[in-house]
Amino acid sequence: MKKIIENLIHEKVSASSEPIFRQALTGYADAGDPIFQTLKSVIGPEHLLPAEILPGAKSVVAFFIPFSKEIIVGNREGEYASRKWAETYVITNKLIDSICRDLSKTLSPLGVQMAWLLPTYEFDREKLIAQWSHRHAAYACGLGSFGRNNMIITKQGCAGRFGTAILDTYLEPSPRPKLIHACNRDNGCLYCVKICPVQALREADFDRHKCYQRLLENDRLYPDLDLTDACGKCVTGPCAFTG
Ligand code: B12
Ligand code: SF4
Ligand code: SF4
Repeated sequence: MKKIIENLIHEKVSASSEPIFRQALTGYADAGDPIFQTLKSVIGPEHLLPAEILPGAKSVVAFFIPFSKEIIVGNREGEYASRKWAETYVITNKLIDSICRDLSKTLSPLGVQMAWLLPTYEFDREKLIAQWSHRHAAYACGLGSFGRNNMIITKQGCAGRFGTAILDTYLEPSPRPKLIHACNRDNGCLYCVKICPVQALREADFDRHKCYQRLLENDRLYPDLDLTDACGKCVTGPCAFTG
């Protein structure tokens, strides 16, 4: 079953018309793992348990689609998101949704039910918090640990996007590493803090509303593209990609 899932993700990511991605990562968690209950107290009581999304949930699958080095390096310069970053943001959101649809279609004839949430947009516009956090699910699935830039830093770095799916079949959980990159909320090189063009990401805290205002400004720069509420300067540092 894991092979079917991983092959499908790999094929869909490599089929992308331009080489804008690196190799995807996949991780698994037991849907009954107490960490999901813990997230209700860390994020808020409205954060859903896997079984509240799919009754009978047994596993959570998280996958990470890392951006190419060219896309990352090209977004370092300037105050605003590069056009390539904005385009890749739109393409990746569509790709994640398409992967989930195809996975569901592939698993259904095998008797496996699957539910998923969109990679973004399903969040409260006042609080800027979602009912299902892909980052936290990715952490639970062993894909990485939180960096100072708030992102999950994986073996492939942190510049990329996550998708998650919930299945009603049991899959062996992945081990959960403590720290993948030598950075956590209390240390690190501070590149991400220094590069933030609006000081939303600071040493001591993060102003999510200030960040969102900048993302919306970037959207206005590219009116010919779908919604590009993106920026990502803080995910272009030494933890952006590995190798
Ligand atoms: C709302 C939202 C935003 C908001 C708020 C951002 C935020 N930090 O939460 C805004 C619009 C500002 C935003 C901005 C960005 N976003 Co955004 N966003 C989301 C969304 C829709 C929900 C996030 C959410 O609800 N978070 C919940 C809150 C409560 O998280 P938090 O407070 O930051 O979490 C902290 C605590 O939980 C803490 N913690 C404390 N105790 C404990 C204990 C345990 C056990 C754990 C696990 C954690 C923990 O650690 C966390 C990190 O500091 C997700 C998609 C999704 N549905 O998941 C994407 C998502 C988080 N965004 C993403 C990205 C890439 C961005 C941007 C770079 C924009 C861009 N694409 O160019 C910026 C980065 C800003 C930043 N440095 O944080 C990616 C992250 C990828 C990654 N590598 O981790 C996501 C996952 C989208 C995706 N599908 O990949 N985003
Ligand atoms: S840029 Fe530096 S401080 Fe910021 S998350 Fe990456 S390694 Fe950590
Ligand atoms: S995405 Fe937000 S936190 Fe990161 S650099 Fe841009 S404005 Fe700052």
